[in-house]
Amino acid sequence: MNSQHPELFHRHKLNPILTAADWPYPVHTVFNPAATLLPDGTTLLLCRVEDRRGLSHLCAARSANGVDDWQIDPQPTLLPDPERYPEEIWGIEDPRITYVPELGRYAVVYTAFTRDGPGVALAMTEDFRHFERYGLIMSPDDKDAALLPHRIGGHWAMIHRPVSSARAHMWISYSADLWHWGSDKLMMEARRGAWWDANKIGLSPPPIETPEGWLVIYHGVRHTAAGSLYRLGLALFDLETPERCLKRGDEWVFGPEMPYEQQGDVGYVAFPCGYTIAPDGDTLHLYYGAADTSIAMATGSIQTMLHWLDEHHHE
Ligand code: BMA
Repeated sequence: MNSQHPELFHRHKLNPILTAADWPYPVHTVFNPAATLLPDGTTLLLCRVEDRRGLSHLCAARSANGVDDWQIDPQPTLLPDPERYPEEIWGIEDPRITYVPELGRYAVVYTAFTRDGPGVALAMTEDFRHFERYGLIMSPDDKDAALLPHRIGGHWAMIHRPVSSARAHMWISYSADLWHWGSDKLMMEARRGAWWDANKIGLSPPPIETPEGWLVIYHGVRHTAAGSLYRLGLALFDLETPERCLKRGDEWVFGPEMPYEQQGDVGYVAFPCGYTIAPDGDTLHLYYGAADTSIAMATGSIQTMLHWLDEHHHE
């Protein structure tokens, strides 16, 4: 970003913090990790790992400081299970973790790569070792989904990104039991034309609950003659009616600038699926896939993001 723009995120100097070379078993690439803080303060990343067939699975990495000294599961943590869940035939990808206090468990919402494209799948876990799989909960073409941490008006709420007629917007759906989803509402539309977030947007990490509303970091995909550019923007949604957008920033706030973000299997991609919040309640550690090849981290401030939205919002 040029010097007239305030930097909302600061990349860690050790980036990329995890690569395939760190893995205890042979893998091709590691990227797009979900993140959460365990009760003892350990950072857990649930990483998308692509093997040398091209298929992805999920693998947990744990670190006391969230930056280095990662303890990576010696075997895949969650493998596709196409015998019982045929929708996972081509792998499982891009998880998002939400801790659900009412259930005392973490919801892991991930992409199942079906023969008909990506769909949304759910698994619940207490410890990231044993998982209760729900299988596919939203049919293809749908992805970029995360559960809200508590019920809204008595119902669970899931943000997701179905694709229809070449444009892709963010939607929210509701459920009484986490299995059956409906009452779909359009949450935020991709813009059109030359905009950085024209035609295709999606939730990045799960929304951040703040007293002012749900703070959403979303990605916009700009198609150019050279390929796609994945960048991040900010928006704020009403706490009680999360499909109601209160503010939306016009400019992107983070994009691929560093060599590890611009070069890799899919260059010009910065794709976060998770964050942790430091004990100060404000400092956000954003974990993202860089160029579909490695994992990087950037730090931001929730208050600064809310302030930026106050000054830059569009609605
Ligand atoms: C998106 C997702 C991400 C990926 C990105 C860039 O559609 O599939 O998993 O990081 O494309 O390839």
